[in-house]
Amino acid sequence: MKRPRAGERGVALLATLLVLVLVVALANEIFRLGARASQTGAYGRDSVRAALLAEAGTGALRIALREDAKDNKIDTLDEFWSRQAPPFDLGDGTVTVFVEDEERKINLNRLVMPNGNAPDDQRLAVFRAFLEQRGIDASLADAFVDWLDNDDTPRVGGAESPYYLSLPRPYAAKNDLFDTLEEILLVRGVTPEIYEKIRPFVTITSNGKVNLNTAPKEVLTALSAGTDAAEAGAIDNAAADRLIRYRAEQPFRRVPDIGNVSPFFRNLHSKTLFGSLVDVKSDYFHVRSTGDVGGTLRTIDAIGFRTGNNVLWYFWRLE
Ligand SMILES: [Ca+2]
Ligand SMILES: [Ca+2]
Repeated sequence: MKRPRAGERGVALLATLLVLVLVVALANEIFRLGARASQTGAYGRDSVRAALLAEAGTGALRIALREDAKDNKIDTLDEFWSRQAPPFDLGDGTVTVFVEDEERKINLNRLVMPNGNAPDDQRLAVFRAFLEQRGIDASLADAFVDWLDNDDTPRVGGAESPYYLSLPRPYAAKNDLFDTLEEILLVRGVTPEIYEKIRPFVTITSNGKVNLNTAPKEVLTALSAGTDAAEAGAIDNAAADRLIRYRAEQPFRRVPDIGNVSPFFRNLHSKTLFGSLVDVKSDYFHVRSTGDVGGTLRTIDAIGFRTGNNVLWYFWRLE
């Protein structure tokens, strides 16, 4: 008998959860929305229903993440929360849920130390390496640090308020953390083209440690920078591919497990500061849940913060 893969079990479980959550959501909302929906036209009704479906999707994901936390302490691409599920038919419409952990990405808010006084040199080196590998001038990283750090002294290659105040539509350097990812477009040198290029690989909301079980190759190959890589060498494409093949068979349960991939990774972990940049689990999860009723679409864009077995909505927007 073939044992179903975790992903297949997950899809079935997610479908069940969605129905359960939808029933609860409907029961809670029916009185509040009923009167309003009856007074609006068909578009209004469909829009309300689509928003409810989207909310059911986020509710189902929240339950899935809580169940996952009870089941295990690591997060991988082969768990039911992380599998891209097909759209589910529910009642008069469908709901499509997209989710990814934010710890697979480089956290731009961690380019400075928590007090904002100085750069985090190790993470800065990782971001520089990432930019170079994407064909972007690495000095852009200095403009990010100046935007974030609380002084007004420009770094070499950076920019502070005097530069931004000289623009046709002037504004001051923030000297504080990013509140939205779009905000990085305000940083000197970040063109819309560069924004699109780096957007899939960077975040402003994560625990700051990259999850070795979920990070894409583009992030993995930047990670050996800033760890005194001379002791071990850099994670090149071949090494990253090897790590990705290994984790597909055997997810990392602890960071030192990376030493089992190859002698190179054993050296990297034992002789450098690599271990302080990475982890095997995730805390922040970005979800986009779209309800579709007769072509009327509503999407909830949200970030869930999982703490213990609970998931709190850290960010929530109905589009
Ligand atoms: Ca997990
Ligand atoms: Ca500054």
